[in-house]
Formats: sequence, C-alpha cells, structure tokens
Amino acid sequence: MTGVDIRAALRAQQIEVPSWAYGNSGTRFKVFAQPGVPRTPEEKIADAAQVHAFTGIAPIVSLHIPWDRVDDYAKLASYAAERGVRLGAINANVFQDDDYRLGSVTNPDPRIRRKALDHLLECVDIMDATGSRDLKLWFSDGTNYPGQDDIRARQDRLAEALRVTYDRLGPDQRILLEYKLFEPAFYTTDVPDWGTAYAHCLRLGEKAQVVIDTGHHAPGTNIEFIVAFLLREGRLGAFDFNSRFYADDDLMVGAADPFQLFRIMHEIVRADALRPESGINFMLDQCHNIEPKIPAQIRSVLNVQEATAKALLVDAEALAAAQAAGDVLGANGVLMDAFNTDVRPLLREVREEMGLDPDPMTAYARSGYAEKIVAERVGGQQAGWGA
Ligand code: LRH
Ligand code: MN
Repeated sequence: MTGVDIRAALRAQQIEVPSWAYGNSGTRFKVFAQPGVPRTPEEKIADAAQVHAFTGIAPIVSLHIPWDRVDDYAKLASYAAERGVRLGAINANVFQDDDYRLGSVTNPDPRIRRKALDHLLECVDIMDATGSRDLKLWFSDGTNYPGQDDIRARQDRLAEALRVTYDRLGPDQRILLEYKLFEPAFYTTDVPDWGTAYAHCLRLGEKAQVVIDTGHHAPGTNIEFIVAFLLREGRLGAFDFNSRFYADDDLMVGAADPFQLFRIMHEIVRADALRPESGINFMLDQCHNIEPKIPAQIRSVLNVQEATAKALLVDAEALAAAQAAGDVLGANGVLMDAFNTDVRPLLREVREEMGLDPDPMTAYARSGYAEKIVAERVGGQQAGWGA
C-alpha cells in the first residue's frame, strides 16, 4: 500500500461507539456515579458526537433497548444527524428481566420464550425506524449446574427464535450473533464460542454474521485466528472491541494488549476488510467504571486508529516473500517492524488533513465540554445499566 492509500484508508475509517459507555457502569460490587453523566438517549448521543468531532472517525452510535428506548426513533435519528452522527446497531436486551432467570429464548417455559422473541422482533421494528442495518444479539442464556436443563433442547429453542427473527429482517438488514464463554452463566452458555455462533449463522443464511467481542474468550485464545477464519468464510460481521487482563473486563480497547489489537487489525487489512464497504462493523463495547467517559472513548478510538495505521504499514510483499521462503524470523520481523513503528506523527498529519486538531485528547480537554455538561446536567436520573 502506498503512503497515499494508507492516509486515505485512515481518513475513511469508521468506528461505532456504544451509547451505554457514556452512562454509569460498574461491577456487582459498585456502580460509581460521575458528574455530568447523560440522563437521556439524546444526551448519550450528544456525548458520542463529541468523540466523532475530535477524532473524525467515529460517526456511528449503537443503541441498546430498553436502555435507549424513546417514543420516536426517527426523531432520535434526526437528532443524531444534526450532531454529525448516525444510529448504528440495535442491541436487544433479554438479560435483565426476572422472567429470564432460566433463560430467554432458550427458557423451558414457552410463554417466556415468546416474550423474549417479541422483544427481538420489536428491535427489528426499531431498526426500520432508525434506518439501522444491524440487529445485535447477545444472549446471557445458560445454566449453572449439570442437569439443570437439556443442552440440546436449549439449542433447538435458540435456533427456532433465531429463525423467526431472521425471517423478519428486511432485505438490507442483518443479525449479528455474539458469543461469550461464560457469565452470567457459569456451567453452560448457549452461545459460548465462535463455532456455535458460526454454526447457527450458517443455518440461518447470508444475513447472519458473527460478532467477535474481544473480551469473550478463554484466556490464551488466538482471536486473530478466529478473525482470519470467519473472514475467509464471509461470516465476520462485527467486532465489540475492548480489552481485558482476566475476564470480560470491558476495559479500553488496546489498553491491556495493544499487540493483540494490532494482530487483529493485520488480519483485517490483509483481507482488505477495513473499508466501510466490506460490511464489517468496528464497534466498541466498553464500560468506563472509574475513568471519565468521553475522554476514555476518544482514547479508545485512537487506540484502534493506531493499531490500524501500524497494520497498514506492514510491508505485505516482504512478508509474503519471507513466508514463501520459510524465513520464520524474517517474516516475524516484518510484522514487528510495523508494530514497533511510532505512527503518532503520521496520524497527527492525517488529522490535520481532515481539518482536525492533531491531538484529540488535549483538544477535547480544552473545549470546555466536560465542564459544560457537569454544570447543565443537574438532577434527573443518570443513565446506567439499571442492573
Ligand atoms: C455482553 C456484552 C454485549 C452487550 C453488553 C453490554 O457481555 O458484551 O455485547 O449487550 O455487553
Ligand atoms: Mn459485547
């Protein structure tokens, strides 16, 4: 790739940020409230628009239902457009209702399965109103003890709900099926790994794709292998980017393992899948439990951008030649040269070319927006997971 192409690819990069990252979040031990936190979906979108204003590459905001429920979704989409962003994936939520204690779409009780399915179908109605392409499905469904329920029967129930939802999709709409190894279930999880998600997507059809949440794997999992495999199969629909030291920590992407993020973006670039037209949705899925949320989102977007720039700098020809020659150290060296390249000067120039301040973090800090929202957002119910 020439320098010109690399800059063009970086200017065209699009990252989708999660509305819930701007609300209060925490762990089972404590959800810490922060001053200035949004109270409404509109205020979450206004904060997300700040991230795009300073990075230039985060023009899309994911919604989560019911956390972002409003009376008029078309009006919410216009509100977003007025602030330079658009509404992205619609996340269903069948993990926070007492009825879902033993599962949602996999629950032994058909009445509860129907209730969960109705929510999934409601989310497609919302997509029709927001103009969103993606229905993102993560199921907390699972069991805690051997024998608690029939593993195969739960797969049958899951497949049935996915089929009905899939058949409801419009021609340009997709299902993004997310897997997770464990939590909140601690014995079986009904969609625990990429293979299970992939198998369900194959049965559904072309409009069903897999989401890779980088925090949802067993320690030591080679995530870039899963990326390369699903790209080859044409079934990689999206990422939920974050990072972790232990489990589903939902920390800032690239914070815990920038080298892993680089290796993932290397597989994306190698497959020419960075372009927005590739159909891959690069989303963040994070919780800023203790750090200020908007700067944390800006930092996260920059971490993805830096990993992407390094991946774009890989000398693909030299790499292919070394691989073909069986030159193990040579091939590894080509990749490490790119990873060890300081891309910050290049990215400062790209931002200037985009008419942006070369240093988004300090530019945001200087903007006074943080102080403005603390002063304005007094009273009302701060947004959160409501768990
Ligand atoms: C589950 C998950 C899923 C979202 C939720 C906010 O752990 O990754 O993507 O619905 O976080
Ligand atoms: Mn996720």
